[in-house]
Amino acid sequence: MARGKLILIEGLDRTGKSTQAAKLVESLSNQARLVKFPERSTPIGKLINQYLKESETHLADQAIHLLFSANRWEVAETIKATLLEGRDVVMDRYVYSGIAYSAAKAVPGMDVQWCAQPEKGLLKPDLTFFLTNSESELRKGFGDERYESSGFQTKVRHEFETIFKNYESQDYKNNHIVFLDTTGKSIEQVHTSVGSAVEEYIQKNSDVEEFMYF
Ligand code: Z5A
Ligand code: MG
Repeated sequence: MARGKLILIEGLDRTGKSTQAAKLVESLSNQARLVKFPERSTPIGKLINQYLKESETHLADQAIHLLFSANRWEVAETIKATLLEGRDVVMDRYVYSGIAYSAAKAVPGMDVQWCAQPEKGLLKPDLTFFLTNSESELRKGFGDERYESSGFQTKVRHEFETIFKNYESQDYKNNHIVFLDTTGKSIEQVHTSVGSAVEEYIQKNSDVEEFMYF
């Protein structure tokens, strides 16, 4: 049986990642599984949730970075097991968010290479979408959690683009990283774009069996 595909929906805040990830899972036929990061229900996820929601919770920038990464390692084995069962896995944020948000803080020593180190060995997505939307800050909920300010989002966007275009340039050129500007597009229109890119990817790469790793 062919392994499932690992599909990632990444992007800036409030750009519709969770909405699109949920719709994509529903539309896939092989009992696809949705995995959201941070996975807030695990012991490490609970700490992360507290850090994001309560501005008085202090953690060193290095410590929270490593917790976000550890949160991915907590579920890494189950993701691989699901793929080996022939089921697709759709992720809502992953390693790229981990690197981009931490690198955007510009803490001495915490450059992209430092941030990427604890992610080494995690499964690499087969296909990644990067959602942007110039009106997303007007959407419900923006500003409720740490990191949700316009100035910081501009820095995060720059880090994402640097990662995709410099460090992952091969995947970017091969269309395995798809930039999607959703400004002015309805949920259904974005879903159609995501769905057709996934279909095309699966058709062209149905025989790819080996896993890729960060
Ligand atoms: N973070 C990190 O630092 N390091 C890491 O390793 C990871 C994450 C994994 C929480 O993430 C924070 O953690 C985040 C990054 C950091 N920091 N910030 N800020 P999160 O993923 O849990 O955040 P969230 O609370 O889910 O927000 P979000 O992901 O930014 O939102 P979204 O998923 O992109 O959007 P949505 O919930 O699907 O949609 C937002 C609203 O817009 C909602 O009312 C929708 O109905 C509406 N919507 C969606 N699409 C459309 C369209 N097309 N038209 C109109 N309205 C729409
Ligand atoms: Mg979300």
